[in-house]
Amino acid sequence: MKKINKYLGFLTIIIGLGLSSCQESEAPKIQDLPADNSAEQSTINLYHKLKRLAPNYTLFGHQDNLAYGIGWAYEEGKSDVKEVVGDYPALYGWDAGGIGGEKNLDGVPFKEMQRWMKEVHQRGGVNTLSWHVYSPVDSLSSWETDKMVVSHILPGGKNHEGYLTRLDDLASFFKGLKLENGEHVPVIFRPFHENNGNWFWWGEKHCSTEGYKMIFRFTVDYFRSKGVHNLLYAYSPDRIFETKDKYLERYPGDDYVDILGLDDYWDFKEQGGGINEVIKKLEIISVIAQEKGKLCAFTETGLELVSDNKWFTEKLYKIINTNNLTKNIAYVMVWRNGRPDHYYVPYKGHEAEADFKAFYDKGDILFETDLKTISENGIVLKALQTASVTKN
Ligand code: BMA
Repeated sequence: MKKINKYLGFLTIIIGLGLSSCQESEAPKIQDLPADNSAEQSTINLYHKLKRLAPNYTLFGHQDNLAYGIGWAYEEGKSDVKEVVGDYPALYGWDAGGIGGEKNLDGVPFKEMQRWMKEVHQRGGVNTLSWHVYSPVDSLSSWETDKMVVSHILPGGKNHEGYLTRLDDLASFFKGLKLENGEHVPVIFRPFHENNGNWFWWGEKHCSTEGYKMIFRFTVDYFRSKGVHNLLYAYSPDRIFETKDKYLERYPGDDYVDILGLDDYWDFKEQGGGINEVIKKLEIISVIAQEKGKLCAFTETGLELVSDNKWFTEKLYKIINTNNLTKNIAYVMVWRNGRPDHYYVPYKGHEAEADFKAFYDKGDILFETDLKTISENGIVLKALQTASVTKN
């Protein structure tokens, strides 16, 4: 019975997508354009692609996937995800912490990062960049929380110039993502994340609500003034909110954000709230995204060491598939496979390997190859195959 329902579900999706694709051939509505009204076409295309896929599919992403994994580093083409499922993720996370230097905070050379980002884009994948900004007050790290950094780097502050240098470095990085047609690789840029925690210098206790909004807006406006128009912007508080209003307390505004995000590791821990809390938070961001005509995403999550062998199918997949609100998330990204005591994707030989493969096989979870099989009316081949397999 369940199987038939699933098949009928897919048919409904197919018919639904068929209809909506007719509507999509009309001129896009205002809210179907990115917040940057000078966004390059490549960026508009990415936005439209995600909008079209989001109601029925979820892209799977992994931080630093091409750079290193468990037991290896900087081996061209290698990926822990690919080793296990035979395919790359659909979305790749990177981090700009340390920009201005040669390597980022986790040792990834910025030149290589740019090259990978171009390759990913050319293969049909999606790139997102977070920014563990080193404090411009002392150049130490993002975790310097004792100096009220934000007030010092806003215009008029004693470290403003230092912040501008960082922004100029990052602007050149974005401009360096130039494609042969003169456009740039579109990037989902996710600055000042987890703003409601207190572990980063832009966290709730370390700057005022207004200060946070000002630095976010200043950053976006600065890039725009420098001609950087290949960015979609994500706002991604941590799970510490219970209501829409609390989530939006530090929201910089619709002109500055394209994607409403959620970072949540905590609720998967023993001390955490469990999957119902994750579902609740995703529902909140999904409602806001719908009201604002924007995207929503599970911007960072994971279970360290993948210590539950069924986490991908029994927790993550179930959460995403709870209802139409949770299904609406455009992508989910798990964190990096950094060290043997710090990783979020099972590697070859790991006990959760089979479960991750089962997650990969889900018709509505997209990996890189799936992005090449989107039909005219927005259906991904794997979904059709899964539907017919299920039917038999
Ligand atoms: C944290 C950890 C750190 C890393 C930082 C930035 O979650 O993975 O080891 O330096 O993210 O990527």
